[in-house]
Amino acid sequence: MPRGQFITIEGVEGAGKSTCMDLIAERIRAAGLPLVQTREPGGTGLGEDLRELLLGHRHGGMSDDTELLLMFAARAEHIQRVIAPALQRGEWVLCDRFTDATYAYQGGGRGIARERIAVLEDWVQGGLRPDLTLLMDLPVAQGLERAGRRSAPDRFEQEDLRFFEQVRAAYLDIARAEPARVRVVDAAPPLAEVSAAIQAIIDDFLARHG
Ligand code: T5A
Repeated sequence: MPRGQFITIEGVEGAGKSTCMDLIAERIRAAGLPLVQTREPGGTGLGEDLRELLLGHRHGGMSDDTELLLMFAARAEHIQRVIAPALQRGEWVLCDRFTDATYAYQGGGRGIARERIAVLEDWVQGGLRPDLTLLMDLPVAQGLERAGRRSAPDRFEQEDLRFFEQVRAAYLDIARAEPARVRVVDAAPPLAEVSAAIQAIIDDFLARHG
């Protein structure tokens, strides 16, 4: 049984990741492929509890290192209990955010050195990396405005514009460094246009791996 494919979707707040997850999932299932749809932080019972701690306001003064370690604690659980078993069964996995978010938010946003994150990445993931990542990119102010219309700000959404500019820049650096894995989608246009761009990327990927 060949290993399934691992697809992640990334971007700043309000880029439209959650909205586009269903479209991608539909496309993959329509090709007759079994799919696990999940998210980070989260994806397991423990992971969802950690998500509450990370996104909620109970621990506003959480240290940057604690935030980083909790992200990877949730990820360890997620990989061992959900992602790796599904891939081994030959199923595809579609995940709303993964380790690129750690490089972007804890690295770019908080300023934690890349090398320190890489140590945890190797430890927790071994050789596991996404096969395809869609990076939904748009001006930060536009994304925050969309996210603000949808719900009250979580602990990350309270950060200032400069923080999110650094997050966006870190994401774009990853895309430049790994063009074969990371496909950048312009998320600024209306949804129909964004959906068409995503559909084209997924159809191309399915043609090569489905
Ligand atoms: N985090 C996560 C880290 O710091 N490190 C890590 O390692 C990980 C894994 C997770 C938070 O945790 C941080 C990053 C995050 O701050 P989250 O809920 O996964 O939180 O991420 P958010 O970015 O907060 O998710 P959002 O739900 O806010 O954004 P989405 O999913 O990108 O946007 P979506 O789809 O909900 O859309 C937002 C609104 O915009 C509209 C939608 O209808 C919706 O109302 N919309 C559009 N409107 C017009 N045109 C379009 N093209 C539109 N697309 C969407």
